[in-house]
This record gives sequence, C-alpha cells and structure tokens, in this order.
Amino acid sequence: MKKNFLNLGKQPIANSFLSSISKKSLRSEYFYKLLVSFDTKSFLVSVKEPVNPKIQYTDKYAHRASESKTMRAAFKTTALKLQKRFKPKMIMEIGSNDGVFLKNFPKKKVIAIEPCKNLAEITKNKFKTYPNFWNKKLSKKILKKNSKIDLIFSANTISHIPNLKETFQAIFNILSENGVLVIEDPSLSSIIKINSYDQFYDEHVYVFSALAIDNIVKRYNLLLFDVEKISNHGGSLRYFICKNSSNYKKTLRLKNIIEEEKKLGLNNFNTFKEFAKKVHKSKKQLVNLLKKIKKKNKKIISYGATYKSTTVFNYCRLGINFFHYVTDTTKNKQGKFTPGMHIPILSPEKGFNESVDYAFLGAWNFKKEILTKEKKFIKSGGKFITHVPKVKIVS
Ligand code: DWN
Repeated sequence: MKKNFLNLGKQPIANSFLSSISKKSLRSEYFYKLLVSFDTKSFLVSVKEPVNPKIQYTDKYAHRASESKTMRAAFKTTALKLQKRFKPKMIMEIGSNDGVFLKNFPKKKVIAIEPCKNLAEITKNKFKTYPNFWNKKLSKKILKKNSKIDLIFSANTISHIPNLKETFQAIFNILSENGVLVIEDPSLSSIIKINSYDQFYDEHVYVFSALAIDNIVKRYNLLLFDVEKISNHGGSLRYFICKNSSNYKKTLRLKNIIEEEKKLGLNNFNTFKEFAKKVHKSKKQLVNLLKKIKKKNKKIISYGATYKSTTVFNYCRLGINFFHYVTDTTKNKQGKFTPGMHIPILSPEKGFNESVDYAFLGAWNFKKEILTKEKKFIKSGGKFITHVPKVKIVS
C-alpha cells in the first residue's frame, strides 16, 4: 500500500527553464502536485503521480553531466573501477547524457542510450548512440545488431523512469548470462540524514534504498548482489545486479548496508512522517534567514540553477523577492528563467562579482568544489547560505 508523507506543493517541471516570461509562455507553463509516498510492502519511495517522460526529456534538456569537475573525475574513476572488476567486452549506458562516463572506454566497446535528442546529438559522432527511451522494443532492436551486453551502467536515470517493470524486463533481455547491471542514484538514507528534500522533483520518480531495490529486482529474475556507498550528489548508492542464474553471491557489504537502512527505519512509515516535519521546519528557517538578510538591504543570489533548487524555490516561494538572479556555468541555462519562480539566470562571469553579499548554494552537492573555486569571494566578505544539512550561513 502506498502512503503519502510529504507534500511539496504545486511544482513546475524542473527542466523547464523559460526563454521568456511573456504572458503567453507563462500561460503554458506546466505544473503538477508534488506528493511523495512510501510503499509499505516494497519500501519504495516515489512521486505519487509521475509526469509524462515525453514532456520531460525533450530536445531542450538542459543538464550537462560533465559540467562539474567533481563529476568528471567521479565518472572517470568509476569507469576504471568497473573495467578492472568486470572486464566487460561491451558496455551500454542507459541515460548517457553528454557522454561523460562512456568517453572513458574505447569507442568500439560502447553503446549509448539517450532519449534527449540534443544530448544524443553530442555523442552520436563519438560512439554508437540510440536517441530513444529505454524499453523492451529498444532492447530487441539493439540485439538485432549486437551481442548481449556484459556491463550495463546507468547513473541518475533508472530512478527517472516511471515504468520499472518494462525497464528491468528490457535489461534482463539484453544482459548476458553473467553480465552485471550497475545503477547509481541518490540514496534515501542520505536524504533522510541530511534533510535534502530537494532531491524530490518530477524527474526523481523514485528515490531508492538497497531495501527497495532488493525487493523490486527480484520480481524480474534479477538479484541485487552488492552495493557501494558513494559521495556523488550528496550521498548515493551504487547497486550491482545480475541475473538470478548467474555466479554472483550476495556480499557482506550489501547485508551490512541493508541492516543500516533497517536501523534508520527505511522500512517504517513513521521515519518518513518525522522527515516531513523536518522538511517543514527547514522551509520556515530558510525563509526567515533570507528575510533577515533582505531587511539589511543585502544582495542575495543563488549559485547553480539546479533542478533541486526548483523544488526549494517553489516550495518556499522564493523568487525575485529574495534573489536578484541565479548564476550557472551551463551555457543553455544562461539568459533563461528558473521554472515556476522565474528568476533570471546569468553566467557567473556576468553575475558572480563583488556586488554579491550572499549566495544560496543551489548546487550544495558541489559545496567543496565551489568553496575552493570561490575563495576570493569568501575572502572579500561574501557568504554562502545552505539548507543542507541545516539552514545556515557557511563561513
Ligand atoms: O539526476 C539528476 C542530476 C544528476 O542532475 C538530473 N535529474 C538533473 C540534474 O540535477 P541538478 O540540476 O540538481 O544537478 P547538479 O549536478 O547538482 O547541477 C549543478 C548545476 O550547478 C549545474 O547546472 C552546473 C552548476 N554549477 C555552477 O554553476 N558552478 C556547478 C558547479 C560545480 C559550479 O561551480
């Protein structure tokens, strides 16, 4: 049974950066109700009513996975580690974005799946790219021209696909007998521990735990045999999954992480009710802090036009009433407006200068990278604000 625990209000699509805020474009802005629920049987946490992927993953998809130094390095390390552990002949990535992971392998060994046409366009001349949604039909099409795959990788994508049944059945079809599926996604335990409620938005249809993945993949003759904690995006889990019939055995590391999740109460609805109370408190504290700063006539901006900040801005009703603008290094976000609250987005070159007193860390998951990069700002008295794990001024 699915039970709702968190209501983050009316939200726009996190990728819907607006080119203009004319009456016409505001009228066509799409909103949905962001309710988050917990399945008491499978322990899966999900957005109650997922948005149609066809309106999310278009040829205007803004996020570039290679935009941060941290992620470029993380994908390179992951590629080397997986190559060493599994020695795959063929690697396929579901949700390959701009190719930041696959570029670490020899061209001939990789297949990229990317439904956002503008992203698929970036990789199509570098390696074999299918500009399609992942499903059984596509798995059959690929199998007509290729042998079965021995390593399937998917970072921050499986959690985005509403139809898990179709997804895992298609994976089962194409995975070789001893092949491995490796999935990475923000972990539910990290979100609960650091109160990062902004990991809930339309694209994050699911927030996985090892407990839930273990339950779900079983339904499709797959086995979760290992799991690894990684620091990406504020704390993620990397799941290792194989066919039931293959040689892999469940690791001690997996058993320990499942025990930790049970201790944290990820199999108990009360944990999520408590979490929701903390989320409401965080909202109040953030709004109060911004009001206090604003009263002193200080200039506040937001740093990183993240999809996560769409949730924070719309849930806390933060717009140009608080932020002068948002800065972001991604070229195709610059000159646009944030979804729902319509804050202008500028390049850091234009907007991140000595006129700024405070910068809200929209990209809090890159805090270390940003604080290192922005030493000059801090030295000259500039301050960062964060809401993760607690609302505070970062000194
Ligand atoms: O799952 C998803 C994650 C992985 O990426 C997607 N559904 C969409 C996207 O979510 P996000 O926007 O919350 O992700 P990031 O990676 O936290 O976005 C960081 C943003 O901040 C990028 O637009 C780049 C920008 N940035 C910046 O302007 N200056 C980042 C850094 C490190 C910087 O110094």
